[in-house]
Amino acid sequence: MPPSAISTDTTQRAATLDAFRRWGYLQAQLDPLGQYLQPAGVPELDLDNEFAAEARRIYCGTIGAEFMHIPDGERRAWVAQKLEAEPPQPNQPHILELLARADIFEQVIQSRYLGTKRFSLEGVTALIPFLDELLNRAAELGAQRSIMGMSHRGRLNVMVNTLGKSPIDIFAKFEDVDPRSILGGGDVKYHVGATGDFAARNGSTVALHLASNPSHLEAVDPVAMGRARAWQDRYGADGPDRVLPVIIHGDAAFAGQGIWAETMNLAGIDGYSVGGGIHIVVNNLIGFTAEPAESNSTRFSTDLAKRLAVPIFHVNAEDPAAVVRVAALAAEYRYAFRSDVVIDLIGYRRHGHSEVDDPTVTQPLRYARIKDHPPLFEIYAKQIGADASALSQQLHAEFADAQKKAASTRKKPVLVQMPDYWSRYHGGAWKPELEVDTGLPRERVHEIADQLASYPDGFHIHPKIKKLLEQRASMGRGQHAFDYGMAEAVAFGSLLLEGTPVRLSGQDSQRGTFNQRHSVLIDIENEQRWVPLNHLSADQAPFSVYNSILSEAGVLGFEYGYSRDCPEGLILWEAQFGDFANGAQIVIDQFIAAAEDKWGLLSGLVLLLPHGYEGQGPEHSSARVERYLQLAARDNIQIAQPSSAAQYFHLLRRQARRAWRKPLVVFTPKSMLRHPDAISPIDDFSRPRFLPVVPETEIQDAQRLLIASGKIGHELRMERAKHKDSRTGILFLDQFYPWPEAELSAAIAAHPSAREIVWVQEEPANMGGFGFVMPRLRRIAGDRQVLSVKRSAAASPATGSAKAHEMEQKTLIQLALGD
Ligand SMILES: Cc1ncc(C[n+]2csc(CCOP(=O)(O)OP(=O)(O)O)c2C)c(N)n1
Repeated sequence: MPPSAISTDTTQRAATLDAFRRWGYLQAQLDPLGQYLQPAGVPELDLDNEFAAEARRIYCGTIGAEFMHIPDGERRAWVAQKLEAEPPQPNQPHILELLARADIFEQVIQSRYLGTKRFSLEGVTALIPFLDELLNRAAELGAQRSIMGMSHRGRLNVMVNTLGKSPIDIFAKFEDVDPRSILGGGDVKYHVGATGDFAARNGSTVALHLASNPSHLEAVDPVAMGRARAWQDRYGADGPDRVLPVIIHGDAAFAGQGIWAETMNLAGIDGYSVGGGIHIVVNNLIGFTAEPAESNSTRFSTDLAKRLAVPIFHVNAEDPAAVVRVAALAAEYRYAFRSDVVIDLIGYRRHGHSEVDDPTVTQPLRYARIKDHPPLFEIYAKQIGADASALSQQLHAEFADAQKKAASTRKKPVLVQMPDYWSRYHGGAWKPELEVDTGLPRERVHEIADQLASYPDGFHIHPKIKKLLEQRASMGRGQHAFDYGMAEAVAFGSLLLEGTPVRLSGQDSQRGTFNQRHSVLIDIENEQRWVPLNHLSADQAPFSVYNSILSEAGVLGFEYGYSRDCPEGLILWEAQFGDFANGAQIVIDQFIAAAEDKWGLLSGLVLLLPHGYEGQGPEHSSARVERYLQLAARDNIQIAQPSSAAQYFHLLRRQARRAWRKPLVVFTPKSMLRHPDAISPIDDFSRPRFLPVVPETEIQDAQRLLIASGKIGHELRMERAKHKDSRTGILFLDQFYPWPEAELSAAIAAHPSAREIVWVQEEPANMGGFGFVMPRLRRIAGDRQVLSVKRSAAASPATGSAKAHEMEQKTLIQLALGD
């Protein structure tokens, strides 16, 4: 062949392959039932040359790969080379057995527990061989552990056929053997978590953790990622190799919910990366009763993931060899590039949404077809020319036997083995014996403060920060009272020196929204960074502070997850303003408040929520104290508003030093950060403990007692001083929950002449502590009168006018002080 013909051929081949690499997925055969995803018209693929057939076979078969949007040419070439290579020989008998196990497990439940919800995997049972190959390949590449998140669909199947849980334990859940032990708590069987061991073909074991999951679809995504990151940090530098995060999504949920997108945007960010996660969409082309066109605006439920530089592999779930090939490829890509990978595993749903629903009402034609469609293991057996009848009989007998055993057992199934590092911690009810001292000797405070104020020679410090550090050093010498910023830094520093890792993340948290933290110093000539809290001592624990992406749900979920696997650390999430936390309400309701009750799972996560009425309008005033108080029951969370810098210091140290692990919600100050009435003398850091109630000590035997929490209490004290009022006592309620009944009773009893107790709050009557505090105050007030001062009930938390705010605030204070 003359050289010019070769080069023409080469060019034509390259152009053909390029077109199919780009657009081939639009003509791939992806829907096993052939109803959806018909080949799209793509003029670029209307090629009639000798290379097109080969390119079509590769790119328009049962795998549709989207990867040409990835800017990095090396990655694109990697995927192309893998797909264009000869496919590996699959282990057919192994795949057949896995498929049969997956299908027959569901069939046995269907026959024994007819009418019970289980969210069958049938129609996408290829997930089981997919996970098997993924974990096997990952094990060969270094995985020792996998943190998995998934919702209802196929969860029980994954527990048995991937995590290796005994089917007896799963069937026992259907038998509901021990209802009394979980009255008022617990969760349904398709939400609970499980741990297990995966025996990989290379002889190693991969420990599996299937995270407990609420009904709220996709909410578990960041939690699983945070857990994976905590494990990776525990392992050190090779953590990302050793821990593989895997998240299994539903197609309608993936198209509709935003939290996975927040989570995937964390993937490449320093404080949150996990070396790549595997995202599998178990795509049955239906969401409850909604068809694809009702769930996503575009062709694929995965289309929104394409904004990221990650490959997306669509694969027809009825070609198990292709499914297993994609699984290996996904693991390899993740390990080669430390990148997320999305797999869209496309099948169908054999039954209704749950087995209680009749899908023939909403999708009669589709379900008429499904009725006659054989299970995948039978299709595969035919494909490979095997006879599966003996295997089928054996598995039916095996599962039926397990079901019989479950029906006769009274033993409560235990699905989770907690990691050893939880053995030192516990949850349950609060008791006074749980408390530990948190004070530090004056010299220790002094030492830490000095270190916090220092930076290397030659570091070009910003003049404002230089001044701040000088002020902090003088606070440490006891020459000035401590503000909150300094109190927090000393609390962190002391914990780090005691061996407690500290991790703080939130929007602009390194500097602090209110210019209060400055935990990272920045050289003004070269922008190099210096973190004083990481230079306290050679054997201190690590301090990590991250400016998070502008997300609440994703980031709070991540930090919650992190706290689940780092009980020894102080893990904090900070909202920019407290009310923004409502963007993460699902994480708060479903994990933070309820996880112990539902799943017996603990967390010591701290939420820092700036709160206070300062005339900045409806949106920046309230952290919605009332919402957390409504969630409080059975000692599930702690809710506090420290009234001084020292109280904040003791509260943070208490959270880390006790063995009691409970989420802590802290309403933090804004204008009060440096307020003269809220700063603390150095001696307050040496007193033993946090005070849930700060008693009135300046005034003896007051005639009236005001009880307040946070900023308004200081304003009342300032105004009282102006009036030289010596009749009115002011108590601070620094801890709302657990309700400090004994401390509050004692603080009130110290003023026997006070006939009137007045709860004062800035918030409107339908918000703040009012609804929670008043009945409890009445319970302990005896024959004293209990009154309240607050803004009138309102639909919006605060006025938009700074002047109106001032007028309201003045009236509130006058009313409270009885002027
Ligand atoms: C946030 C949220 N909204 C609504 C629901 C109710 N719901 C449960 S499953 C489901 C359909 C899910 O469809 P898909 O994601 O495709 O998963 P599939 O059940 O088909 O596997 C809906 C709407 C829910 N659990 N969570």
